[in-house]
Amino acid sequence: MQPYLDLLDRVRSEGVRKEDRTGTGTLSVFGHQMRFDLAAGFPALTTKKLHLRSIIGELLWFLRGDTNVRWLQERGISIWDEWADADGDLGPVYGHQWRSWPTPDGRTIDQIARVVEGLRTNPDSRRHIVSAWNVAEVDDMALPPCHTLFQFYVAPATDDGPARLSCQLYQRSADIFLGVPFNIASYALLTHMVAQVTDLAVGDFVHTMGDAHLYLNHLDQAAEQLTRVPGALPTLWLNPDVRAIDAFELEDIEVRDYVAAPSIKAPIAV
Ligand code: THF
Repeated sequence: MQPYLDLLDRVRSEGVRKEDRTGTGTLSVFGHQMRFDLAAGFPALTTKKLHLRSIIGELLWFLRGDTNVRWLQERGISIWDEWADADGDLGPVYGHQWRSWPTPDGRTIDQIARVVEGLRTNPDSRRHIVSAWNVAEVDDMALPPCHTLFQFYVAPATDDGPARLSCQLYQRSADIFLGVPFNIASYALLTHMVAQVTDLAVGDFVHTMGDAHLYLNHLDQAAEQLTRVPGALPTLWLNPDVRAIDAFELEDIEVRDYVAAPSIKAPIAV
């Protein structure tokens, strides 16, 4: 997880003081990229314990096309509560755009199904893209998507190994201390799940960020984390019987041998 610690370090030393929508204040850089080789282990942060159940549950909730926090709450996951209205609704956020992007002529597009099908039938395509940034609907969302667009890429099989699936995310706004460790693990998991249902091995997760910021009320926590030495990465187990992206349940996903330093509490900026 050295790329993550390097990012923390960079923003602490090079970040500029910048005000933000939440009124908290940040240290911020514009433009940063990290790369994780998914075959080298599952990129869950080891210098602070992550609540992996929240991360796995959130991803399954996106894939359900769900945009109401009730399903999360029923599973003890509260990370979206701050933004929901009295009925638990968030507006047309990730799940809606991923699974039922509305077209001008009244149809909907299931971007996830299309991308899985495209990877199976035309792996060399340069159009394996899912966008959550629906310009026409951004104003109706409780929060415009932070992880705005991702692309898959298949590196063909060689004499040295099988075809590998990589994923690159463009994240317009990255809360380095609280959100980014969740986002890395979430997209790494998604890449593994898509690879399993398309019969591909895993390649890299490339994480590209726009405004990468450390909130001013996370500085002590970031400093504490940088005193810690990263440990061995855990591994991911997916139930091999699951062959469709919609068929994964919580029990089909396990992060094994996750040994991490104690969690570090930090307030979320709303
Ligand atoms: N808003 C802000 N300010 N930062 C974000 O990272 C963020 N998100 C999502 C939407 N808005 C955001 C929400 N994701 C936690 C982690 C991720 C979240 C929201 C909250 C959080 O509080 N994590 C704690 C406890 C986790 C738990 O109890 O499960 C932690 O210590 O990690 C980025 O997509």
